Amino acid sequence: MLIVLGCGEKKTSETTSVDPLNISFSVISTLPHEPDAFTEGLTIHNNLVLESTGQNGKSWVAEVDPATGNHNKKIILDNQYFGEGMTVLNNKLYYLTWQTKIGFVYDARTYKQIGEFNYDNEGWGLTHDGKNLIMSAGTDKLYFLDTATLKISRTVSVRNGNMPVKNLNELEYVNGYIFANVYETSTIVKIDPATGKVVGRIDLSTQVDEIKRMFPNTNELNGIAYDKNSNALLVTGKNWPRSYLIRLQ
Ligand SMILES: [Ca+2]
Repeated sequence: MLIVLGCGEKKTSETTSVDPLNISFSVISTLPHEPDAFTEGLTIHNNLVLESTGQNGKSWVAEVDPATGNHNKKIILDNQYFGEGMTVLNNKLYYLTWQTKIGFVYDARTYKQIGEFNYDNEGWGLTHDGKNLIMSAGTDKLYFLDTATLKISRTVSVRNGNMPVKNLNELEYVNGYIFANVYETSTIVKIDPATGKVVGRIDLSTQVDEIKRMFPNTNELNGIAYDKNSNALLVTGKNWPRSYLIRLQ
């Protein structure tokens, strides 16, 4: 009995010690980030880092200078709106709100509002695959929105094996896969958009621990932008004074 138990315990520790889906990475550089930014969206468009933020009265979209962290606010939401994810597709900038369930559409060059749309779920993360907007809602679902109608054309349930991956937050579409922050964790998951299957995981606990130790009043990891030029991901978190440029192995 004891031997059987002992073998079982050993096997468990062996299987949990190595994550077969783990994607290793190297930190290329550490960059400044605006500590006042409650980061909800991060993307790179036309070589500009764009960031969107949340919280009522503190929600904006800005162009960010990655070298200094200084930002130039382009859109400021009314106090009634809690901003969320943001992306740019076909010269339109889309900016979600959380529980008011309204998405705003802006001309990506002038930042003038040109439309709005509604959705039934909460608004969380936003990215695109070049054709459709892809939206998260703090659940295990990813919603694909037709840009002509801004209605849901397809829904995918994200699974790690058979387990739903809930709390999907900020998103970034990179080379045929969707990367997603998982709310209140140090993990970014890599998702196959066709099936919803988690095919990889990036463990940023070293960076999260470092931030929490140095800046105890910060919030969770959130924000992924793909930099084509350096083939790297820019990642940060809510109110983090730093962001990290990382290259996946
Ligand atoms: Ca993003």
